Amino acid sequence: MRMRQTMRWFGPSDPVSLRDIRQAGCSGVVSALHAIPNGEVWPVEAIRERQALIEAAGMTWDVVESLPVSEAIKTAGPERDAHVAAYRESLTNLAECGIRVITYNFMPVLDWTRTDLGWELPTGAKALRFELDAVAAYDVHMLRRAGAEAAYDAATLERAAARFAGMDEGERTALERTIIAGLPGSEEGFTTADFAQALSAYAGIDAERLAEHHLAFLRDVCPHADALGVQLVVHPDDPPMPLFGLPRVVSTAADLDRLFAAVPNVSNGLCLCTGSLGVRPDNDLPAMVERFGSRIGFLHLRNVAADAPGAFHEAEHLDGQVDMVAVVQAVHRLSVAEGRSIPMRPDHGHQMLDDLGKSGSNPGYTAIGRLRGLAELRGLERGVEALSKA
Ligand code: CS2
Ligand code: MN
Repeated sequence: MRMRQTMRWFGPSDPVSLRDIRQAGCSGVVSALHAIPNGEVWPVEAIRERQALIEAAGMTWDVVESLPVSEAIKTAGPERDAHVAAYRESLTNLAECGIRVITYNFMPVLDWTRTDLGWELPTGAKALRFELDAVAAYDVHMLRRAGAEAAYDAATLERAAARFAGMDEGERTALERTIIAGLPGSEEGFTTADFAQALSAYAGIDAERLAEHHLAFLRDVCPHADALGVQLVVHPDDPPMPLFGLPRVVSTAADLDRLFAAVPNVSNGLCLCTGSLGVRPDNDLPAMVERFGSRIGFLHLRNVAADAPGAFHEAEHLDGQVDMVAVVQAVHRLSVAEGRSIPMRPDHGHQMLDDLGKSGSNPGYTAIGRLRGLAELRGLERGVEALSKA
């Protein structure tokens, strides 16, 4: 049993075509109806329309990424129950169309966060990068969030002040856009004013409260998902640490243990994103594949490398701080043991070759970098499989 090779497709406006994805070797596609506002139902007709495009290109829509969990659900705001009801209805509609793996995240306000979308590697290819210094420069000196200093150590604050002083107006605006305007696939994008407002909704919500809201959401949707034969897979926090004073509750093996112990329903699953979890050295990814086993319904394979205090960049898929060979070996054992072909996508890739000259591409989601990552992972899996039989 091999992993099912997929790539994310943002829909008809994605500059990467379904034909490109198929030529990269994928048989499955990961997609979402990004135009439908968070909290609203995904109608069957709209799902079928997207599905028909994917099937006409010779592939299947295997995984939804993401069916967004609204801020009202995360904060237990007034519209919470209506949004949960809509979520259940969307699951019913997706199941009716035969789509049974549904990704979501429980990160407050911001989805995945980077501070540089074009960090040049020695080869001239470009990677996505995250620097806590840049976040602190924005948080303390531009957003001027009350109490922001308390979130950083003295050395970070010092570097952040120097960083801010050295940036011109254009660089400051660009940094803010990178952090809050919404990266590809993000569920929301913000202006400065909206961002401050969105943060204030979490004033009384610490990690304990957020985790309770997460469990309450799962208790409301998992029995329904169980009955539909749908698996909900949570994408871990990216990066796996609190930002802007916001709590994070899906960052470690202990967080996941608590999630699965509290809501043992089979539909309560995991999207194992090695790049997100792998930022923390205390997350042992091969061990997590073994530990969470059948909970894992979707794999994001990607690597990261720390390159300065508080900073990491997205490394080549097989090289970095995640032992990708050991991860794929563990996935191979799991797939054989359970007789499952687990959907996998190369999560992000470098901007390289012809893609460097293209405008309008989605950072992290260019064709060639992902094609390269996928090809390396495919080869690795074949080698692991062959050796396991030798
Ligand atoms: C990111 C996110 O690491 C990732 O996969 O590109 O867009 C992620 O897909 C979402 O946070 C999942 O809900
Ligand atoms: Mn991911």
